[in-house]
Amino acid sequence: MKLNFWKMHGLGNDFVVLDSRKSGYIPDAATAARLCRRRFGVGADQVLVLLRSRQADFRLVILNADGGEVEMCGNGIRCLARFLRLRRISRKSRFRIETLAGIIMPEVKGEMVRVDMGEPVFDPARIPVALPEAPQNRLIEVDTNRLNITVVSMGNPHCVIPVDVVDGVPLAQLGPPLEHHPLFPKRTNVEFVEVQGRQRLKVRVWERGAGETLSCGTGACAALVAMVRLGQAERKATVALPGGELLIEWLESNHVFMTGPAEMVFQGTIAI
Ligand code: ZDP
Repeated sequence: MKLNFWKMHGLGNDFVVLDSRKSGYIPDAATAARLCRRRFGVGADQVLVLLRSRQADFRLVILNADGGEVEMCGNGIRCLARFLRLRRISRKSRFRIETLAGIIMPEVKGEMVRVDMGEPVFDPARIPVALPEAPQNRLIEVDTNRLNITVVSMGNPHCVIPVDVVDGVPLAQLGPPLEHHPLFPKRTNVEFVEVQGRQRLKVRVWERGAGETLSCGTGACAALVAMVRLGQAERKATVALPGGELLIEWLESNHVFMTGPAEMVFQGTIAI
């Protein structure tokens, strides 16, 4: 079968986008992993599948580079919103997108997209984290390293770890044991955070099912929320990731808003 795809990215977090509104086609895990594979496939961190929705304007299915389906994807939802405009699929600029994390609302503003990411989740059963309460400022030991963790869900699970300097963190070494730590029944994404000011966080991300990525939208939101809870950041701050900067705002309404770019890279066809 020949498959049309679009390659997009949000701050270097890259995606293979499939328009399956007509066909309903969702790649199986092996096919998604093959599409994402660097050098051997198109290459991406996630596959985004656009589908029709009964409850919202559209439905988005998100598959990690390992093929597993995930609840939410911040950079991906920005790319999807721009995709809808660039492909002239919709004339709207605000969309309601059905995801496994609920209905998420992106708004396209030129090359930028502002997204209502909904409310952060601290209920341990919903994150999920295998403790009676979501850990906040709690020490755990991983590979003889003592790490201070704060856990929150932005639709998907995140484990946030403040550090003095983020550049030297051995992410490839610490990421896997944290991702698979028994505290996290559905595994977790991991963010190391350097507080550069109360309105500026520098973050590196180890993504569940994708490894180190240049940027993670839900991870940037989780980092801001965790640092506010720890008393180290304002509710509105810039999050600097290796791929660029996102503006994150945790409003009094308890909704987290994320603003950042989303770009089309190219269109292609692949035999699968
Ligand atoms: O939760 C997960 O398993 C993530 N790897 C999903 C993707 C998150 C993403 N990087 C984002 O921007 O939120 C796309």
